[in-house]
Amino acid sequence: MTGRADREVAVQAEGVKRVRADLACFGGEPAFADDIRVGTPNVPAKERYLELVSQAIDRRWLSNLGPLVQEFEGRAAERTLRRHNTATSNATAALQVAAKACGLTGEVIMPSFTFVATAHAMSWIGLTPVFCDVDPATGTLDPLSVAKAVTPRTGGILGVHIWGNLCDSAALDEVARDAGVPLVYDSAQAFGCRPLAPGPMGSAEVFSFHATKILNTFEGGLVATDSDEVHARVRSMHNFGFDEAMRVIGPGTNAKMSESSAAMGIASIERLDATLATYRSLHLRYREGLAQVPGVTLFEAPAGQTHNHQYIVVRVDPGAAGLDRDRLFDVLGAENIRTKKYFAPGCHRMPPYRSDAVHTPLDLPVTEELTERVLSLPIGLSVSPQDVDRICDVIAAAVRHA
Ligand code: T4K
Repeated sequence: MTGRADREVAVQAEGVKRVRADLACFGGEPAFADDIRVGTPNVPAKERYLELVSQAIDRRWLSNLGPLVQEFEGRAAERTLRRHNTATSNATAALQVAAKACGLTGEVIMPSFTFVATAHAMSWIGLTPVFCDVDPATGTLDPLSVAKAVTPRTGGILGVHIWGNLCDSAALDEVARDAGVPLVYDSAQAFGCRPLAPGPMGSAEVFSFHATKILNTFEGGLVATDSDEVHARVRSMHNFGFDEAMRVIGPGTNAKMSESSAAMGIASIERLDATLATYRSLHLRYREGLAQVPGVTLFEAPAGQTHNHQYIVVRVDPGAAGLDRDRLFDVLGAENIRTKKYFAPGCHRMPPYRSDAVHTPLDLPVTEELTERVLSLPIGLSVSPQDVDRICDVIAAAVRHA
């Protein structure tokens, strides 16, 4: 180990000791001997994945829209409920392809309260993010805030189904129609989340199958749309601009999913119903475990949709809890519970956006509040109900002794 790494480990250990000593409620060993983390990947039965990869190796067809990718797209379609589904290398590339295929131009209105990939994906292809505020209960784009931000320069709206909470699609659809611009959804966190009643869902939406997602393909994504025209453009653009006859018909990039990723996707999607049931029951367990903890409130799934419960998000109100989100983050870290501040800071406070003239002055009070208060707790197939109980006990003790 280098001297610098040694020093970092020593500083971290000292910090942990201090947090535990300050709180004076945790004796002995940390609550978890090994880290329990947000984002630990769900993995399918290894044999099934290896069987599928082995088929790809035997047939010497590893990429370029092979049979496994086609099969995965068919299985994914059963979940997105969209007519056309194109698997991609990741959601960031998929967002760029979708933006181009749907004709987003100029300034694109989106939430600041999202993972930075939403903004970066647009800015990387020359579009300008314009940040709006979100609804305090769901964290999703506030249609009123969007309507106020529309100008003649607006060339698209990008809603984000944050934490799997679906945006108010009917209201956003109306704003987009009034403005005469396309509406696209970043559904990176929303695989398995569908409205119970049919309604407008934008020109296209993009899912992520990153390792940390409820369903993963190591890295991966998907563009889903009901439009034949958008679909034709997505198919071509994600494959160097080729059409089905392998003629280049326009601009394109390489955003194709590989066969090995599709193998992971197929093996995982075969168990998706069981996975969703596990997440649902862990969410309920958190709800029970935190019900009596003052100032720590679990975000609930909005009504009117199915939910994947992929993120367990609490809001920490320092007045009632006696400690703030950052302190709780430290306390949990000292117990080897690795949480994430999803999502802080808001994109408008990150470079390059914070210095961009278009974003100043920005008044995003709900975003400012949420980014200071929310914390994501561990969930996944490697998290047991007893783990959830212990995490809730640590949170309750932290609040009791704060
Ligand atoms: N739009 C939205 C709204 C998104 O949330 C995302 C991605 C995107 C677009 C872009 O999708 P992709 O292009 O990635 O398909 C993670 C993920 O990397 C990112 O995909 C995800 N959102 C975001 C919410 O979470 P970080 O920066 O938090 O990653 P990191 O390295 O801190 O890992 C998160 C946790 O997972 C840690 O506790 C470590 C753990 N982990 C991670 C990996 C990769 C593991 O235990 N094993 C692993 O293999 O972004």
